[in-house]
Amino acid sequence: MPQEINQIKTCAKQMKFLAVHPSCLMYSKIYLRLEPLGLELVAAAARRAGHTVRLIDLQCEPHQNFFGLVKRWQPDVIAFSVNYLANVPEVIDLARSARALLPETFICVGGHSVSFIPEEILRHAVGAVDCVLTGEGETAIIGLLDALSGNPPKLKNVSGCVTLDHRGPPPAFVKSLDDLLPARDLVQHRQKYFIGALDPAASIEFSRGCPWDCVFCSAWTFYGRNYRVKTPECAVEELAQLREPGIFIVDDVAFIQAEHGMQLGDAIARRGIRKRYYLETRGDVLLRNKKVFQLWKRLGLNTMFLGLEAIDEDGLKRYRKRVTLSKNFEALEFARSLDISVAVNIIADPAWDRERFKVVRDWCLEIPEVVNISINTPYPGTETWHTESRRLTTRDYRLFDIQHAVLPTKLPLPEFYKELVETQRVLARKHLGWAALRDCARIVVRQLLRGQTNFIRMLWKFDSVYHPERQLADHRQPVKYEIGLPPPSVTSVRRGALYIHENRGRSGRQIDHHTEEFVNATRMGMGG
Ligand code: B12
Ligand code: SF4
Repeated sequence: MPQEINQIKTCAKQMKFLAVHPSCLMYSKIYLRLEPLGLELVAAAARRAGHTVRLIDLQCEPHQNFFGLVKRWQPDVIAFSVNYLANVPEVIDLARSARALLPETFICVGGHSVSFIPEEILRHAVGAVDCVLTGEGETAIIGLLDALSGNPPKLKNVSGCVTLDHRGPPPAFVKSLDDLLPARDLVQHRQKYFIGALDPAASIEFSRGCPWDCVFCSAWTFYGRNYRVKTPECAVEELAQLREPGIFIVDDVAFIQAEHGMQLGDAIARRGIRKRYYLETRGDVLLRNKKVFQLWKRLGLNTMFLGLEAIDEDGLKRYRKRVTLSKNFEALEFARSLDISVAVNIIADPAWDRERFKVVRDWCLEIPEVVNISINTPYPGTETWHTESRRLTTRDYRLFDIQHAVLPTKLPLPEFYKELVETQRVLARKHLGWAALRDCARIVVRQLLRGQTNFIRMLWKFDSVYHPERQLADHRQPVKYEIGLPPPSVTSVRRGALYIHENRGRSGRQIDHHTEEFVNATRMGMGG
């Protein structure tokens, strides 16, 4: 970006900082809309550093509100959050329009997905994005705002900062998760956040990172296989401040360690906090820590998301989920015995044929759980990105949302989508529409009395979002920004090269010895 832009911005010590979250993806148009927790944390860090901060969430507001705010308020810094690749084109266009309106405003982008492709983002933006901040945002943003207040600004020393002509020092971790408190007060439409029947719902983080290493996932590469936890005291203090009755726990794998889960639960019980919770975990963790989940059921655990990924042993091996099928089914049985609603995820491979879809459809209809089907999609930052030998059939970022096929399909593409959407429709019918309304009538009435309509609207939205023709049409849209080609396919990957945060080895994982052994026994990685 032109040097003089930085110079002008340096005059203001206390800056006007605008944090922006992009619009909903296809998935969140129906099943959920969640508060932008990561961006709230970044905003909180900027505010603590003495800046005036505003946050706009385009999941809940139209683009024109963003432009109105930019024109009226004239922020010194605009920071976009991009956790999802599919949001890249939208954010690049917003940045370019904002640059045209306010040429002197510093514009940066941060978040999970862009951390793996910072140079690519800068190139697409042709000068409209001044830097990409990779890794955790709390420390990086303070470094950046500090640098912008200096004269001349020294972006080169900012951890995690990437511009077109340099890469700063590697991104740094926050000292302790206990120091973090999201700026939840900055979001304008809290009543719009929900997940399924938890309406309204707030989000909370009890831990960060994942010690496993599944090939299709970038949660572990982003955090360098480190794993940190919040102390139960701090976590409960934060929870007690939340007004929403529903709570989405954002942890990659909830309650990996029994002791942490028990202590948290006991502290919540002592405080007399009563909420309904949604969390994600693994089948083997659920079976290992049964007591924890029993306690959380008593505390209000309502729904659990289990990433089964495959219903055959071969598939599990392919995704390096070293949970056996029988363990996964045992986990489902256990969850049923607790009377917790379970949603499971199955990964559909583009190589699936009609028969395969049918097998999955039949299996899903036999079980009472909600089944979510996502499409096997290689993402930058994952091992699959480097090992997948099939060539991408599209490089449109918008299609990298796990609901579109970006690899060659065995069936003709229209047929593939027909089968996929039919499978999803069959599954959705079990849990949406009149049947769901009948089952949840009491909840819905209570929500309507409070003016909450997200859940009830969700029940009839399926057909307006999922449609084979519409998915096909998405492939025909003109493509403005193309994702960079993956490197030539290899059979094994140097894992160090994938990490955004440095891998600190065993000392970077706040887990006890037995849990570390359990993790090692259930992963198939090669050290690290
Ligand atoms: C919770 C979660 C969800 C939740 C909802 C998330 C939400 N709020 O919308 C659920 C379960 C519903 C979900 C769904 C999906 N998810 Co998800 N999800 C996550 C998960 C596990 C944690 C995200 C989170 O909230 N973390 C906690 C907060 C505090 O961290 P954070 O948001 O990352 O923010 C930090 C940094 O990223 C950074 N940062 C963020 N914004 C900014 C901005 C600036 C300016 C700066 C400087 C820094 C910065 O600083 C923050 C603080 O340290 C991540 C994996 C992971 N560990 O990141 C996957 C992940 C982000 N999801 C992923 C995917 C693919 C999906 C789906 C598309 C999958 C599907 N089944 O269809 C859907 C789409 C959801 C949607 N929004 O429409 C992928 C993203 C892949 C990609 N490259 O695009 C991830 C990485 C998991 C994976 N498989 O690898 N997801
Ligand atoms: S268990 Fe696997 S899929 Fe789940 S967050 Fe960890 S690495 Fe990703």
